[in-house]
Amino acid sequence: MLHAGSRARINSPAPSPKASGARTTRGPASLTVIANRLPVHRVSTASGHRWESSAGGLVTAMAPVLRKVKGAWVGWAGGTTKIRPFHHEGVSIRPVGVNREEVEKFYNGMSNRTLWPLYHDAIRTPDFQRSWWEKYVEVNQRFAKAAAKASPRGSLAWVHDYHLQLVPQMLREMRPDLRIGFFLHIPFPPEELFEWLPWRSQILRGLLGADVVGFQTYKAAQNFSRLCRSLTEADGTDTDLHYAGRRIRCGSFPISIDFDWFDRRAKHPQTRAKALELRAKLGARRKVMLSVDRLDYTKGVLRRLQAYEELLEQGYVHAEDSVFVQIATPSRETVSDYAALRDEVEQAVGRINGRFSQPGRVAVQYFRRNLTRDDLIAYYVAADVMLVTPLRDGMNLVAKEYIACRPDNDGVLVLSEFAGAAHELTRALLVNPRDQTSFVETIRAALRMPTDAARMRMAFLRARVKRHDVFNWSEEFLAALRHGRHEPRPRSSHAHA
Ligand code: GDG
Repeated sequence: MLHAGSRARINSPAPSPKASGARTTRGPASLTVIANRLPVHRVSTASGHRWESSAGGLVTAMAPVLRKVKGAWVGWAGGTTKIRPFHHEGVSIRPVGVNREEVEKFYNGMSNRTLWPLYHDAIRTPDFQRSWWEKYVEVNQRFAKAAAKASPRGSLAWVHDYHLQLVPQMLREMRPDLRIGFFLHIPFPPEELFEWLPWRSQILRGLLGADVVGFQTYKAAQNFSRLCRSLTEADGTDTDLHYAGRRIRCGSFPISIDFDWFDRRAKHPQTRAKALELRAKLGARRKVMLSVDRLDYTKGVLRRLQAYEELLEQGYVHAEDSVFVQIATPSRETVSDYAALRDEVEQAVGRINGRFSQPGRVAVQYFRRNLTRDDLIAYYVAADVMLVTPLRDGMNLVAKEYIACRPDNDGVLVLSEFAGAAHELTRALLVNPRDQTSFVETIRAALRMPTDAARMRMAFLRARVKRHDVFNWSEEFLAALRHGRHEPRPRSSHAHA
């Protein structure tokens, strides 16, 4: 969720009433968030520039807590110019400088060409380069120093994501008085893959510097604990490790969204009007299928297009009566795997449209751009079927956003088994996106699902996401960090919707 470029232009949603209340603000300790990106981005104006809040679950969840405790956010502003600390909407912003060579080696290299593919089932072959690792260590050290400087005595520090896995240990060495948490937004791989990493024990020791290490799924937490027990001196259980005389809690803390905010936006008359207008343009009587992804090879865009092509080939759908809308947000375009993926996707869209479109009726509507948040919500409201079919995904917030945007309990979600969200959203139509036969069948089933059955499923899904929203997520993590306790959620206990 902290990737450059994916949501940079979006204005932050106004938090729902829950966000400003007591739900997230128990306890006296101040908090420092340490994440690759800052929660703000620079916008040019006639007289220079101003800072605006960035959108995204993490910012929405953390901003009210940070304002209340007068906390700080340590992160990178995205460019290579030096920026001095400043305050934004009650939060102390502590920019960390990253130079051009570090962007290349720490960010594009080690983070996005080694760790990202390795942690996503090695869908693309990870590249291991010593010079990238060296910069990763240096930049992590800089983040740790900035966090040490920003954190009051005895306060909480919450480190986020795969870019900063060494920070917990580095920060502990500088500031043993802090309680340190770490949350990984992406999957944590099984032993067979993690062991490829030349710096595997350094990464594990880095994470073991935290008091609480949180993951999206119980399986990821288990992978981590088992690896710690086999590759470091840590011992203990899947949820409770002992290392260097300390106790470390591991567990699953599935991230979520501000459900009430999406629900309200989806019901708003302006959104309804916009969605109707979209439906009229797409063809009022056509079935609308929708996907929304960063253009990333983990998201399974090509497999999905192939499944749709087969539906058209078999005559199960026709361009006259249905349309597939693929919104693909540009992402990491300077990394070659991403440029290659874009070419492949665009060729596939061209091929399918060449074969199956009809005059005035395009089979696949493809948008490679960032939509405004309001436009995105109008698409969620307009879509009869949502296809969220990554090959591997930490959680996938798009699936939860679609659910929150269906206040009438209509609409069908087709969801990959390999998204973290599948552990919670078991009333979606779950699919293995590599099994094309069942993929095609599942889309057909979604298109033909009787209204009552669809409503029943959607009501369950909505109840689940409403109950476990993003405020609930941050509250649970911070409670575990403050009090050193976390009731682990085994798969079965959070599998019911
Ligand atoms: C990582 C993990 C985990 C997308 N296109 C537009 C747009 N978006 C917004 C969506 C959603 C977000 O971007 C994408 O979040 P995801 O969770 O689906 O995926 P990643 O970016 O890969 O996030 C993932 C997440 O971190 C959180 O922990 O769930 O597994 O990979 O919020 O709405 N927003 C706008 N225009 C677009 O065109 N406005």
